[in-house]
Amino acid sequence: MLPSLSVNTITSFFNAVSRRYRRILLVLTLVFGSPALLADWALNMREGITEVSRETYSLHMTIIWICVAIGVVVYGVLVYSLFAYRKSKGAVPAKFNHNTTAEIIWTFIPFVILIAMAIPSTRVLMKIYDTEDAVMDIQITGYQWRWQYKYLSDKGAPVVYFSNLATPAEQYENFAGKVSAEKGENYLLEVDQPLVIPVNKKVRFLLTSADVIHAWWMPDFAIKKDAIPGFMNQAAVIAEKPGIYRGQCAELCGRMHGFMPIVVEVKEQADYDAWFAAKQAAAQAVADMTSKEFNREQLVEMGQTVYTTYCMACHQANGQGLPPTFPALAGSKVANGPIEGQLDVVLHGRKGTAMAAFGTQLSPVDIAAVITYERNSFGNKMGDMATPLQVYQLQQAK
Ligand code: HEC
Ligand SMILES: [Cu+2]
Repeated sequence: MLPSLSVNTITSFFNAVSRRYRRILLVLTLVFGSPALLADWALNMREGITEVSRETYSLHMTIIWICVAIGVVVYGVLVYSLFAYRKSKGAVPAKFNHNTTAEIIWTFIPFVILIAMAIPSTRVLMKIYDTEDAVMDIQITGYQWRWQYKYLSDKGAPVVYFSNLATPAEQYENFAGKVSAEKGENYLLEVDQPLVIPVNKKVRFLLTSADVIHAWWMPDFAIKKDAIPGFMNQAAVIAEKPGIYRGQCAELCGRMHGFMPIVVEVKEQADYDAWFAAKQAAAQAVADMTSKEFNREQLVEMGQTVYTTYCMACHQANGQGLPPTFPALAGSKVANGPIEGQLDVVLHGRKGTAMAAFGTQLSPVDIAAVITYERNSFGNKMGDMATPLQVYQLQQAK
């Protein structure tokens, strides 16, 4: 690490070196560092865990060494000429201004180099773009600021869920003079529900967005693809090693752009099958729950969790919002008015504002719960509740 080299050591070392070479030495140190420094620096790309990612890496290394060789030759000739033909040695410049042979050579050599680079590049690019013959498809939709994963399969209950940032707010909310909690190991790179895929199977991702442009970036798969509203982009992966892999949204997509990490868990086929079956059962349970009866206390309790995950970023934990941009729900006319008005805002959002239409994002139970919570918290005392069935019917009516 950098700080382990104390400034004093460096200064006294430089003072000992004669003035003449000091600058050269400084530049060399900045450019190359010491081996100890380099060992701690991960400047290069990762090799990743797929054939495509390894080939991308080795293509990158091939090209970089070609560039290094060109750099050494060109700057070598330059520096040699500056030195060998300097004025103090009595060098006299040549007077010619055209040389066909030189021009043909310096056009032909770069041409050959470019062709030599294009051949391996095209080979790797074709592999990157090959999304044919996948055994399964997952639709990935970017939202401000979370990812939705939808397993496209026609058997059983649909598996579709959101993957939200799991780092507790205390770790990053340190802007308003609040004391921040210690940052965890996977700070801003952890989610509540990762994307899960089986090992050694070709999985195709279909990428799109529900609001602005996001980008799904998973360095270990060598995938970085834009998720664009109204478009469907494709990428594919054959992950070769079970494990947990972390990435991020790589497009500046708004205020909480740095808060939409990506976590993929690669599982052995049997573990994956068990996970998927459990997910389907849970989806079925949610569907069943819509017709179940809840009392107000149960809804308020469930609603608090939904609120913390989906609403708190703007309306704040205490319901005071951040006026004027994000209105307070405490004492709000909507949360203390007719329940139909609040159902309308939460289901359909408010066009042209940051208030999104949660009707397409949350289950009827979650929406009924969060609305009930808002009407009976932060000092609001409406004493009423929304039912999942009511929400479900409104969602269907749309
Ligand atoms: C990205 C920021 C953001 C998030 C997240 C958010 N809201 Fe809002 N919300 C707003 C904004 C902005 C408005 C005001 C819109 C306007 O100007 O009419 C608003 C308005 C509201 C209102 C109407 C308040 C009033 O008095 O006009 C309700 C109710 C509401 N939101 C509920 C929710 C619920 C429930 C959630 C979570 C499921 C949520 N909001 C998540 C930004 C957000
Ligand atoms: Cu994003």
